[in-house]
Amino acid sequence: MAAPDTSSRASVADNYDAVIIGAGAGGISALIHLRNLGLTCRLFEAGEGPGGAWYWNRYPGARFDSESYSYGFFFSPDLFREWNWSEHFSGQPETEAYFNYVVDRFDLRKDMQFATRVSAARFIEGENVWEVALADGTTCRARWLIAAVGPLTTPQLPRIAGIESYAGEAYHTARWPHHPVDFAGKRVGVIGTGASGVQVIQEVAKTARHLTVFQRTANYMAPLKNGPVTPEEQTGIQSRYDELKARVSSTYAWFLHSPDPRSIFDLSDDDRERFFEERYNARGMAIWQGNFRDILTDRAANDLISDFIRRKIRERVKDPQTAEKLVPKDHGFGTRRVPHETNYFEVYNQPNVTLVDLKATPFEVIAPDGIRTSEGFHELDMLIYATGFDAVTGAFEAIDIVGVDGRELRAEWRDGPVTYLGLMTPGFPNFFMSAGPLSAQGNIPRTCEYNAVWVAELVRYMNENGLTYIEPDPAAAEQWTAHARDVQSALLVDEVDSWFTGVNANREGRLERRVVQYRGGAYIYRERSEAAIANGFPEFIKK
Ligand code: NA7
Repeated sequence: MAAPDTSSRASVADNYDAVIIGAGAGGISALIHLRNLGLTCRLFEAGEGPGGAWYWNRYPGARFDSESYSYGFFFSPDLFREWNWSEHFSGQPETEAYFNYVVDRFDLRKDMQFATRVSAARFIEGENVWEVALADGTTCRARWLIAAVGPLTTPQLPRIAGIESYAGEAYHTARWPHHPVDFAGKRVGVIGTGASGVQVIQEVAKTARHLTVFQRTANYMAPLKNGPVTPEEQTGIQSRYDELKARVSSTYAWFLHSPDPRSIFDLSDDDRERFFEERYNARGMAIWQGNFRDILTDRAANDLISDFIRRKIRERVKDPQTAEKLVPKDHGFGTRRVPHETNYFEVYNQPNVTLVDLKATPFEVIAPDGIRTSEGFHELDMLIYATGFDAVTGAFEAIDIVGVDGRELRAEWRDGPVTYLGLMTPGFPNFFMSAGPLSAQGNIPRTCEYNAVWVAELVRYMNENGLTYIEPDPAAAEQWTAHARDVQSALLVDEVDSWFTGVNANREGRLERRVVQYRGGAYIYRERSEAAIANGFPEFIKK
């Protein structure tokens, strides 16, 4: 038997200018921009290939709900013009292929090490470097550490008694196996009706003998309106690189859609209804991100759109009792993530599908052959957990990150993250986050790409000035965090439990709402980020 190839493994002697954690959109962006500066980089990725979320979330039905050409990279006009997205909202296999294409196209693989989990990182004071420990026991060192670990990457299982006793097939949507999973002839249970649950439910319902959906919170949803990109559309999209780049760089949340500047009350009832109808039937997030600006701040405005969506659900679901379970009543439209669907509500008109309302009949126990709720026992051959993530902070906190004076990141963020633009946090010099807590929310790869440029500019500044240590001034980080808090407190989202507000009932100590994302608009975020670059990073401690 040949000896295992360990040539690409890091050893204790390895030193790099930069270590990057994660091969999703953030890690790839960071690697490209830092390599362009001439830095030696090493990227570690736990998965066996690139793609991040699009490597792990390979469940049937997984696809974008932001337009494919607004999600892919913008750093290279050539790349933008040569890649043909086959659908307006690409499915996971094509997206994973795209990430592999990008990695090969820019010869990134030689600096990437897959199947390698980073377990810890410690800042060595005096030397101003990070020592990075891998799960296989080896370590390496780098001046700069970039955690591009993703805001939605640490899967969460529900805390239900007996969960470990389940003996049937069981999968989490974010840890879906590489082998085909067959639902035909099986009694399948799906827990969770967020963006992932909705997509997998639509697929399972097609072939399962019986599908039981366990829903805790009813969500507002809107049709995705996916379709193939025609050759004419393809040419049009690829020729509009500059325009599309400018557009995603100017909207509130980096999407192609942006709010209508009018108030919802400027329109007559009939005109408003027509507007809603048009947006409901438009592609992607039009009705959410492209609605009136006041639906997210004004309860009366929000009631109007919430009622519209509720009517749609009641129209589409035949059984009135099932429809009532699917109609959200405890929050307003757009205050939680709006899943985008394709015939999702019609699934509940099928005879092979049952909806369990967990608010009325909660889980009692999971047994080897199914689940007991307070209303009875559901026998299941397969259980799918679409129960989401330890969102936004979870993947950062999963690594033992220790900064100056032995400060632990996890402990520092116990009462909520404190960051400077989601990019850096006090006490952790030379440590950067991609799409970190309190960065501008929205179309995640846009934040990632933008963050990578910022980090590269900072590193360039440090090198040009012969500096080796930088961390944000605690007052500046506190100011940004307070600003993010102020912005959120003016939004209806602040009154609602979800991962948007950092609530995670599956993790101890995460029942209180907190501020984990910046909701003041990507344009303000960009202004602040660019001012830091232009002014020579004044709000930082530098040595
Ligand atoms: P989400 O949006 O966090 O959805 C998770 C779903 O799982 C949601 O319906 C939860 O209900 C449900 N859930 C979680 N824990 C439980 C327990 N213990 N019991 C019952 N139901 C539970 O995750 P997704 O993966 O769908 O999407 C995350 C993001 O990734 C998405 O926004 C995309 O941008 C990509 P709840 O609503 O908490 O009552």
